[in-house]
Amino acid sequence: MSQVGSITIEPVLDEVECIAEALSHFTESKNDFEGQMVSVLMPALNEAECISAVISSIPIDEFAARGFNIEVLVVDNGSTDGTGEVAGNAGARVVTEPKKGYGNAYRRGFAEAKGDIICTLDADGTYPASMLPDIVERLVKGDLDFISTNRFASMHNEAMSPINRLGNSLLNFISRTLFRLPFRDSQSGMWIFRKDLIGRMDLQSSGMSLSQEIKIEAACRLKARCIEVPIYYEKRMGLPKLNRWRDGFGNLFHLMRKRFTWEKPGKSASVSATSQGFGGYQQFQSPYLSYHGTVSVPHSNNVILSPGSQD
Ligand SMILES: Nc1nc2c(ncn2[C@@H]2O[C@H](COP(=O)(O)OP(=O)(O)OP(=O)(O)O)[C@@H](O)[C@H]2O)c(=O)[nH]1
Ligand SMILES: [Mg+2]
Repeated sequence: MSQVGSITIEPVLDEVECIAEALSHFTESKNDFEGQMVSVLMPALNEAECISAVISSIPIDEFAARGFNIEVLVVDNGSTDGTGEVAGNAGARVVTEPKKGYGNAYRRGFAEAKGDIICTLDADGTYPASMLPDIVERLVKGDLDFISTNRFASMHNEAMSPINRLGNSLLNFISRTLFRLPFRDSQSGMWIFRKDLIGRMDLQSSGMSLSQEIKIEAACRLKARCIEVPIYYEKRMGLPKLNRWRDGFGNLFHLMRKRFTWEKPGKSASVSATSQGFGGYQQFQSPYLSYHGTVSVPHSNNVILSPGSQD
């Protein structure tokens, strides 16, 4: 062991080596994602009050540090309160979709998004934008196609009224029964997926039912490789746009209509080399949540899908 005066230098050299190794890992992981484009897409209807804060909460620097190119895309759905202007001033690219409806806004956004990977959020501060870089990395490294999120893992106690919780449980049960949808939360609006899925999906919904439809298309019809990850669901900023009864029953009828006109899976092309049907679903313990110190989530299982085939 070398000594300079009374100082032992070998441990110092070890430390330097460790730092160099850590830096080389950083460069490697950055190169893994270099050139990949991520679009963070939000539909917005009269969200001027909160959209600037939501855009600021998107960790753009963190994405860039990992080598991703990023765009923030807001679909202004005929707002009358200056939402589009506020979003533009906050750094987003804004497109206007005059046809009202959550589904219409998203379908326009999917067509406009430049990213290889699309991440969706509401424009109301309910979804944890800070988790996006880790989830995107998980999609890429895990060779996954579609990641959905589970709001019921953990939520602010004023984030959802008891009636809406009941409605969500009913829709979860029905989508599981009719389609064997493997997700615990059929209505979550935060998805992270490869854009090339969109061209293979049959998305018809103009309204809120797009949220369940995109999951059914990805997991059940296309049999894309999907997982669901737990998130913390925050209380909304600004006024709700959801109409509890209209949208609740609308989603229920949509599930029935879609099941009635269901194209047998298996007749559809599979999504990618990673697509699999396992016949049942598996769960696995993931270290994923340990990346997020601030989010305390009681259920740490991710669900990896495998829709059974439907008749
Ligand atoms: N409901 C609704 N939302 C729209 C529409 N166009 C855009 N949006 C946006 O879609 C997102 C979802 O609407 P929310 O009102 O947040 O519905 P929700 O998330 O089911 O309900 P909350 O839990 O109260 O937030 C928000 O960012 C809206 O601004 C529309 O025509 N109807
Ligand atoms: Mg919302």
